[in-house]
Amino acid sequence: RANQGFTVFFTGLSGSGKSTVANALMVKLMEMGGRPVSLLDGDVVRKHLSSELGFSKEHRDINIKRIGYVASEITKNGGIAICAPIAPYTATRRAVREMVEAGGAFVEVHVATPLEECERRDRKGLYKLAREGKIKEFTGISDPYEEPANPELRVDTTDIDVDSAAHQVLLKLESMGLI
Ligand code: GGZ
Repeated sequence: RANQGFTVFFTGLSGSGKSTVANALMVKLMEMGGRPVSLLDGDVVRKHLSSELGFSKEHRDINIKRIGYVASEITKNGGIAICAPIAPYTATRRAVREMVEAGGAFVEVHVATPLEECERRDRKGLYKLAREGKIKEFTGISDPYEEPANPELRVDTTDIDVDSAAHQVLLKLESMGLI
């Protein structure tokens, strides 16, 4: 269905580039006009929607399902939702996909920048703290990340810049007939 709403759901490690690619995608989609675009970024959601939650499996799942619910409402109403949490668990991502697909399309983008590169960048110094045991249950270090087996798209930001990663997502959306 042309002009249906959709959700672009980025998943990947801390520091993989999810937020920056999601932001660049948002700008491009807004410039195209048409549908409203909402960005549900990991840390923004945690501040405004999930401030009481920590990083246990249970809390991460609650966080992701809240994001999924908001995305499904936006999608159902014909908008574009861009989500950028870590979302480390396959089953939870699947639950969100099902919720969203009831009212539109779900496009899972695995930002597959390897752990070693994320840790090398360590933009916020969190990997260092995690290695020192000062942050517990840190994804990729002391907590799991289940790699998506069949994402609609996989991008690795090790060797490509933000703009070309966002462009790859746009091409995928085009090939799916969503834009
Ligand atoms: C992973 C953590 C943790 C732990 C704090 N594990 O790089 P960031 O800082 O800005 O992104 C990470 C963010 C992850 O929150 P999400 O809501 O995306 O996670 S989940 O989808 O699993 O619910 C990181 C910071 O929070 N952070 N502690 N223990 N990331």
